Amino acid sequence: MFLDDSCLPQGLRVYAIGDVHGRADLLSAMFAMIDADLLARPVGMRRLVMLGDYTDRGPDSRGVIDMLVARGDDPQWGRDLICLRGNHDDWLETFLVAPERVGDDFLRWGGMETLASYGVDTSGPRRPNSELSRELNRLLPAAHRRFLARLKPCHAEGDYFFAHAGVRPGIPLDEQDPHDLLWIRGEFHRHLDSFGKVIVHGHTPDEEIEVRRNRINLDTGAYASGVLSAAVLEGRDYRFLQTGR
Ligand SMILES: [Mn+2]
Repeated sequence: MFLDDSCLPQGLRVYAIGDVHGRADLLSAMFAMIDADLLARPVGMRRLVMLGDYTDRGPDSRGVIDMLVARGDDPQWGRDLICLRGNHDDWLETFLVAPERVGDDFLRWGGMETLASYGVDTSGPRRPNSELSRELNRLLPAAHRRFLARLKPCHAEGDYFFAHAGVRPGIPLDEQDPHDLLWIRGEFHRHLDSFGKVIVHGHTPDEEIEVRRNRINLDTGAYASGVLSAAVLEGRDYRFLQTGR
C-alpha cells in the first residue's frame, strides 16, 4: 500500500499532529486551525491523532498536557482524540518511578525544561535525579499522570498506521515491538517498499514535512522552528496544516 492508493473510510477525516515538545502556544494555534477547518468543511466523523513527544525542550510541557487533557475531557472531542506515546513522554513516565534508569538522558535532552514547567526548582547546582523525581511526583497533577498512563503505542485508520517514530520493516504492523514504535530511525527511513499501510510518524525533525510513497513524517522541529505540522487525511486525499507559515 502506497500513498497514491491509500484511503480512509468514507465520511471520516483524520487530523494527525507531529511533535509538539512543550510548545503550548503552537498547539493552541494548531487547534484553532483545525477547529476553523472543521467549520469551513464540515464532515461526518473526525479524529485527531497526536503523534507523541508532548514534553521536553520547549518551555511549556505542562501547558501542552493541560490542553490535551482538556480536549480529552471535552464531550465534543473525547473519544475522537487519540494520543500516542513518544520517547520523550516515555522518559517522563519512567523518570517519575525509576529516575536512575533514564535521569541523565531525560535531563540532557530537554527534561530540565519539563521540570521547570511543573515548578521544580532547576536553578543553582544540579540536584540528584532522585530528588528531582520526588519533587516532580509531588507537583504533577493526577490528571497528567493518568494522561501519560493512557498513551497508546500506535493507531490504525483505513490504509494509514500512526506511530511516534515508525515501524520495523518486515514485521507485521500488529506485531511491532513498542520500543521500535518509540525510537526507530535508520532502517525505517531507508525502507522504500510498502509497510502494508502508509506510516504517519514524527520523531526525526526535518525542515519540511517529508512525504514519501510509504510514509509521511510530520516532525518539523516545532520547539525550535515554530512550525508545528499536521496532516489532514480524507478519502483518497491528503493535505497539510502548519503554524507559523
Ligand atoms: Mn521523538
